[in-house]
Amino acid sequence: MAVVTERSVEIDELCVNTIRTLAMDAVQMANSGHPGTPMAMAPVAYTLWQQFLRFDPDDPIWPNRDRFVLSAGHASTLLYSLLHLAGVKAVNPEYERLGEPSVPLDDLQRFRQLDSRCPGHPEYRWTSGIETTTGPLGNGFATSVGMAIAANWQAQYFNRDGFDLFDYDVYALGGDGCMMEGISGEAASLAGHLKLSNLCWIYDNNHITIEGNTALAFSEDVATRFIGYGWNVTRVGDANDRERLAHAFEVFKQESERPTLVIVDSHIGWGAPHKQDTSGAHGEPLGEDEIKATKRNYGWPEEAKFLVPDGVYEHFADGVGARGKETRDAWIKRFDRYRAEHPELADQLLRMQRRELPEGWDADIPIFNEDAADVRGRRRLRRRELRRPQPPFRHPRALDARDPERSLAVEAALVWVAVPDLFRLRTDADPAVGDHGDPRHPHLHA
Ligand SMILES: Cc1ncc(C[n+]2csc(CCOP(=O)(O)OP(=O)(O)O)c2C)c(N)n1
Ligand SMILES: [Mg+2]
Repeated sequence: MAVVTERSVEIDELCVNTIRTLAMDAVQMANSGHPGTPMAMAPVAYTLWQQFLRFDPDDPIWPNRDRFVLSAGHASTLLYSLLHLAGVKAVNPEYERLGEPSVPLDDLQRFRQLDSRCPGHPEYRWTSGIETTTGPLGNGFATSVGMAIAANWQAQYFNRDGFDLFDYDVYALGGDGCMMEGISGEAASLAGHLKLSNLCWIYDNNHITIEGNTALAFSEDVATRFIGYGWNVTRVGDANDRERLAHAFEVFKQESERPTLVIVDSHIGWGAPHKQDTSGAHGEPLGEDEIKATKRNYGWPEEAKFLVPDGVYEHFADGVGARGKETRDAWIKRFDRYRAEHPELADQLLRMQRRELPEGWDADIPIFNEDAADVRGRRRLRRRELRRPQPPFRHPRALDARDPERSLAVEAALVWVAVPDLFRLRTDADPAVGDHGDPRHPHLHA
């Protein structure tokens, strides 16, 4: 663990306050947005990114990078500030690296304006480094479960002896609203069942939502619920305690059986003299006077706007930047050797990343007419046909005879691929038993 010196504490504090003040200034400039949670969660996101995340700002599409999902999408300026300060580079829709910043300071200054890379909520493929679009509460948490399953699937499908290509972790940060939504509970249950130990959720337990105190509508014991789901639950009593936060992330990294929930007690609008701990810090600008007073509390020049003090960019580059580059470069070298030994798998991986289908993927899919006999015929599709070797992204489908451009789902088709792999994630789980009662051949209906 790095030795904590006065100088390192100072620069860490400076970086955290830079995130906070950028978020406050962006929301104020737009006269709209959510400053309170970025201010409170800045030390949490900073500790995670700076000390743990394996993410190369120069190559935000490197396949084995750790994923960070901001499920509390309303706190988007937290993520935009991080992307800016870490110097994340832009990637175009063709997945080519452009070398330009993903979030220039100008775009942060035009938060919530037309064409800015900083729209109200994070948008996937609009701003490089955003791993998934978020905003509807709970959905980022749920999506992160899919990502963690995908990571396990990729490891099982692509890893070979001597080639651990995939071992990435998925982090998601959400608040009370994300926890209230049913979708996150359902996804958390599945994550516990599948023992997704590569998944870490951070719960911003600030007791405030849009209308006021959570006591109005939310009094369940979240920790106990997650223990019931089979999660590893840990708690950090103060969002500003970066050492405890780092310890919680270490505990996550050491866990190999369960997903981890880190419950972080925080104060929304931290440091704002009149708005901290109130719903007034949730979804409206702090106001010029409150901003000045807050900056004074941070020891910040109160008139300065969008200030990035000397040393901040460099510190991010030395932390997340250097670690990300090292791990990414090592991975690329490994992948080059893998490509020489397993060219077909390497090709599949690159195609998947570019969303390309394999050559001739539609060469022998059946074509049906709409008459009754043919509809019955669909049901009689022989299993042999559906079980032929398929690339992982292939799904049994048929073409509509009248409109060959249109594909029809084959209602009675069975997806025979990948399901056993999914169940292998949890080795002691009883796989679903198929129609024939043979547990070695679980299947799902398409
Ligand atoms: C499904 C859904 N319902 C409602 C909203 C509107 N909304 C945005 S933020 C918010 C309150 C969220 O509270 P919390 O997660 O505690 O965030 P905090 O106030 O702590 O930042 C609501 C209701 C939404 N984005 N998604
Ligand atoms: Mg809250």
